[in-house]
Amino acid sequence: MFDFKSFIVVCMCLVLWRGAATEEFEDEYVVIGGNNMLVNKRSVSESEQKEIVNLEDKQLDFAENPSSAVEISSVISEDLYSIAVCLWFRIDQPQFGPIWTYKRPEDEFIQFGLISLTSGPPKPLNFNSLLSYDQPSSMDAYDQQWHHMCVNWDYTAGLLQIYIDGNKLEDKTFGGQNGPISPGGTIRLGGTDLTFQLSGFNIYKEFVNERTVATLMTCYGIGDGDVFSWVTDVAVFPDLVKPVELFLENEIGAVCSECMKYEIFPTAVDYDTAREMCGNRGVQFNKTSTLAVLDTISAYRTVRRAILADEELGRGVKTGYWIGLAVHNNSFVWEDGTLLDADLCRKQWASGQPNNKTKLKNGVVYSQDCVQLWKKKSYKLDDTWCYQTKGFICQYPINC
Ligand SMILES: [Ca+2]
Repeated sequence: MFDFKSFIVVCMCLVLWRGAATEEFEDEYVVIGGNNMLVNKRSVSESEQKEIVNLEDKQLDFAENPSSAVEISSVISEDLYSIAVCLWFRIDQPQFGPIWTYKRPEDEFIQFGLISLTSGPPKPLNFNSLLSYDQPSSMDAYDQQWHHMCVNWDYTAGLLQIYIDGNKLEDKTFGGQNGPISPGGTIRLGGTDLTFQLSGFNIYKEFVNERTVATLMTCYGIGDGDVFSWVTDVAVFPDLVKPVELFLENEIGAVCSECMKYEIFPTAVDYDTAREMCGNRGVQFNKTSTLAVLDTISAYRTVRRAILADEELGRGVKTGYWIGLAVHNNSFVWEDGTLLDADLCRKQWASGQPNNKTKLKNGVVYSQDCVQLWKKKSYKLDDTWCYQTKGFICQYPINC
């Protein structure tokens, strides 16, 4: 963990990455002082901390200023024979160079790190060595999407595991020099003229297992590394970091609340189809999934705010989103079979709703038996005709 000497500085890297993995980075920086400086939260006084925001839900943006860098010193305080690093990254165009590195001043090579390749996902750099990869993976890393990545290194066994978006992409032994990662080095994020964004950078003393990886990436968890924690070890002035939106796919928003994950699909379908699609959705995760049961204020608010906060999700639908609430035997019943709590949901109905307006269509009278989050009324509840096509919100349980 950090000692009192730990510090982080924002700096401008004067030397560009020159396009070859064998090249060194020169340690010349201009420190941007004052309000741009990243600091270790533990090294500043309480009064100073008032001006500081936490890094949780924030990204470092090396897209607008690719020569800026963040240096983190004294993170590693003992020899480490195994280590794991997890992070979120977004790279918008093919480019070659290091995303982050760990290097001691006395060493010729960096000890470990992550490098962006011109195709495929980023690859880890091995201990005191260079790339040991030849075949880029088929995954497209330059799709302007956020991806989650975890890398496990074990220098005793010479093992390397790579997870991207929860899938194990590599699990192999590596050759070359083995040995511990030694203290006294500096982690540098960015600073090599690569344009990318990064969030949730955490370092763990032990391997992260498949289940932990899945939890970190499901719901876009930021994580909390025991060697370096994105959430608790540092604080930052807001100039360099920005709010982050970690979505795996363009067309889906997702948000979590109380051990449930809600996925928001703008694809317009009728209620029964939405119900079926949500049911199928969980199969791939081996979970029971349904249309969203927003039967608590916090679940309702979480989902509604997620839609309101994302312009794409608003633009994506004409009228609203189906949720798992429909009329059975003249009562509103959630997908899980519980009755709608009238008191709980009183304020969540749009003004004048539910009004059960009837409509004559092809000689059939339809009443409003299905419930939507109504776009026109800021996604408050409205009963409407089930045959209409709308976006929909699914839910399935997550580990927490
Ligand atoms: Ca209505």
